[in-house]
Amino acid sequence: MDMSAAEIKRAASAQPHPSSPPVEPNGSEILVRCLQAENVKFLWGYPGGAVLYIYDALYKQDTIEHVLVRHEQAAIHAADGYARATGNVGVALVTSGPGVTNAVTGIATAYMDSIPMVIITGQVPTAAIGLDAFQECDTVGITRPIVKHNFLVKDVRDLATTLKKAFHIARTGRPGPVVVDIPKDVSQKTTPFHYPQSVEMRSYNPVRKGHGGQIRKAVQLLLAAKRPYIYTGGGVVLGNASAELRELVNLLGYPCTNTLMGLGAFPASDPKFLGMLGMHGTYEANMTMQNCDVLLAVGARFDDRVIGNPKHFASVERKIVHIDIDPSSISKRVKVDIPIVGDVKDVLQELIAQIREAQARPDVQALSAWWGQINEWRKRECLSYKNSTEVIKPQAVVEKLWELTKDRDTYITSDVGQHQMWAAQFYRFDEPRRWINSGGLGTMGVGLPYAMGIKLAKPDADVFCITGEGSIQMCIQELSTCLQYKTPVKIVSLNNRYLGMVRQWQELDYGGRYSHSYMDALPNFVKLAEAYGHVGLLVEKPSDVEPALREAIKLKDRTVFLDIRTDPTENVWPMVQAGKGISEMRLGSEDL
Ligand SMILES: Cc1cc2nc3c(=O)[nH]c(=O)nc-3n(C[C@H](O)[C@H](O)[C@H](O)COP(=O)(O)OP(=O)(O)OC[C@H]3O[C@@H](n4cnc5c(N)ncnc54)[C@H](O)[C@@H]3O)c2cc1C
Ligand SMILES: Cc1ncc(C[n+]2csc(CCOP(=O)(O)OP(=O)(O)O)c2C)c(N)n1
Ligand SMILES: [Mg+2]
Repeated sequence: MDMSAAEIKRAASAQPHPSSPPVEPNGSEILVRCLQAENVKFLWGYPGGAVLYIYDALYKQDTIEHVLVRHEQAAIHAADGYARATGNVGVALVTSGPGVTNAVTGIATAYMDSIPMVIITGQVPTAAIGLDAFQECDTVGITRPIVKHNFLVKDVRDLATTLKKAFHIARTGRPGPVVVDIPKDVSQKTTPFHYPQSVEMRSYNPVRKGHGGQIRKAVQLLLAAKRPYIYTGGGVVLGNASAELRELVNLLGYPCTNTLMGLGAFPASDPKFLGMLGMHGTYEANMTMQNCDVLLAVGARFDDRVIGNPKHFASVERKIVHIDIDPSSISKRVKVDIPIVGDVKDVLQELIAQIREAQARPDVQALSAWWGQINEWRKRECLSYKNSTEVIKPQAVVEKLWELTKDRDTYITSDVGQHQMWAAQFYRFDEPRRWINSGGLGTMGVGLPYAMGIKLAKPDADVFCITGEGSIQMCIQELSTCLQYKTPVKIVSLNNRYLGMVRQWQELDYGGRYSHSYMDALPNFVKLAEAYGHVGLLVEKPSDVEPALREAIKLKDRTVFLDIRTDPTENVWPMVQAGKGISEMRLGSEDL
């Protein structure tokens, strides 16, 4: 009689007879036990020769759900998306050689945005390393510049401690991806299992508490400010300090902005929020940045997309306080006056306590004049756009999506391009970890795997991927994974038939020479979605946008691909062009 897959699995995992001598686990079983000890529930991966013992060990357990992706890049992105949405360490598994090289883009993406991950890579047997063995590559060498740390485990007796270290490094301090490279013989050899409770690393001791004296100086400066500004970034999300940030801003009544990576850490619906700042930030957010006299930077790294031309930024006198857990982020691009190295949650708590105890209070008159100026800047209504009944405006799609989903349990992922900026500008995030995108590396292709990773962990939530017809094709094969693992996501493709962000730069900076930015011969996305077993909907008229979005939401258990034909000529405004200062914005094509 044929056995079912479940029966085979049960037989394979059957415990040895109680009287038989205890069997030492092999490296692969040790890996699984370590992942279990770390409470890992999901693992995204792709098998191959070097990891077959590991896959065998996965077969014999049932606490970790492994998701077989269709390309290793997507395994890393899915685990990364899961980590961004949950705050847990994301875990992925790939084989040696091409498995690793396919994973590189995903690892670099997580590294640039400081995402906690552990990536297990298979390696050729230790004796074959360096001999140009089949599917060998120097994983530690290739990934060194794009990981927080990496390890090559040469002895199975070191495996458990190495994994403990990997998880510890990934999630503490400034988070980041850690690669653990496991040669095939190490995954096969046996040794007694012991998972350490804690690990000590002499050279790795991230600081959590900020320096009390520095915090005191910061409090004095903040309370004496006439034109204060609170500039916050991804560090607030990563450090789970959104509640503390809200408390601080409410206590002081100062204006607040978020970077692209910090959206949701402070509620977009709060009147003290000036919108995102930077290259595609609001007029008021950027003007406030340029004209403030005291700037409190919290978990933000003065990225070039935020400060624009550094010379222009430095041309204005302002005092800067910078809270960051990574000392190397401080005074890296902009010289700061009061550095505070520490965890944003701890430091903000201390800062709030000291402000409450201080005698001084914010200068009410100065603050009211400052808000008066900010409200003048606001009157420019820099995000307004001309809606149309003829052609679908991408901004209107995002606004409608926000209206329909704002009171639901919703996650929004995006890819990279114009659609990403419209999503950031027009979807108003009130909570952290709801906006999931690639900021630092700007990786096209992340949107669908991010959505798929999140949906697995948050099965009751609606997960939307706002994408473009260019980006979605970079990991479109994952539609197949969505079907197999029942992770129904909603793809909102703003299809402008252009690599729109490239086209926009070519229009503005390259004399309208649209060199290879037009996408011809696009697939029929509706049929493509159907071929993968999903629902596809073509949306060509503005009046069809809302019904299509409603239909997608209604089809709770289906992956729905909305191919929305948007205005191909639309640009993202405001824009700080390359080389310009952040207050030298173009607000629209009439500024040309
Ligand atoms: C097409 C495109 C356009 C873009 N346009 C814009 C734009 O207009 N505006 C914009 O803002 N960005 C934009 N970006 C994103 C930009 O490239 C950067 O990714 C982003 O600005 C960096 O955000 P951040 O400063 O918050 O840093 P993050 O990369 O989020 O870094 C977080 C910082 O916080 C620190 N940190 C981490 N954890 C903690 C903790 N627990 N405690 C204290 N500190 C901590 C880290 O050390 C780091 O310095 C764009 C990206 C793309 C792809
Ligand atoms: C992997 C990768 N390759 C190239 C780029 C450069 N790039 C940034 S945006 C963009 C166009 C994106 O086109 P699409 O997905 O259609 O989005 P749109 O800008 O049209 O909304 C390109 C090519 C990138 N960010 N990532
Ligand atoms: Mg496009």
